[in-house]
Amino acid sequence: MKAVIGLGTNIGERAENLKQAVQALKLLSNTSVLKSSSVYETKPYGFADQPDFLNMVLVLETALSPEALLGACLGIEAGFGRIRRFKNGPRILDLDVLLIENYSSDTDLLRVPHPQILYRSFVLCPLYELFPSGEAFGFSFLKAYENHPKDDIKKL
Ligand code: PH2
Ligand code: MG
Ligand code: MG
Repeated sequence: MKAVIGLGTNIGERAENLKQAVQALKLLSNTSVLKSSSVYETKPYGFADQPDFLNMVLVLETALSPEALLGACLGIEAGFGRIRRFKNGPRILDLDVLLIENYSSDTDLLRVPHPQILYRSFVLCPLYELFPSGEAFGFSFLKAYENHPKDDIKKL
C-alpha cells in the first residue's frame, strides 16, 4: 500500500534528525520511499513558546499493514529518545501517518486521514509539493491549501 508520512522535529540537530528518520523508514521491511518533499522551516503550531520546526512529508510504498506502519513509526520515534511531555510540545521526532491509499480508520489508536491535515500549513505545503493537483489518494486538500496563510512556513 501507499502511505503519506509527515515528519517533524524541533529539538537538536533538526536536519540530521530528518535525514536519519528517512533512513530508518527506508530500512523497514518491504518499504521504499516513492516521493520526498523539500524540508520546510515552520513556526510552532498549537503551543507557541518552543523552537521552530523542520517539517517534510514522504510517500512510502510498504507491505506493512496500517497498524504495523503506525507501530513502526512509534518505534522509530522511541529510538530517537522521544519523550512525550505534553500535547503539541517540543519533540526530537514526530512521525505521523497522514494518509493511506484506499484506507481510512477512526479509532483512538489510528486516525487516517490524519484529522489535522487541513488545518496545518506545515503539512499542506509539502503535501501540495508532492501532489500539485491538490488531491492525494482521493483526499482533496486543494481548498485548504489555497486558503491557508503561508506566512509561518519557509521552504529551505
Ligand atoms: N507538530 C505538532 C504541534 N505543532 N508545529 C509545527 N510547526 N510543526 C509540527 O510538526 C508540529 C507543530 C504536533 O504534532
Ligand atoms: Mg504530529
Ligand atoms: Mg505524532
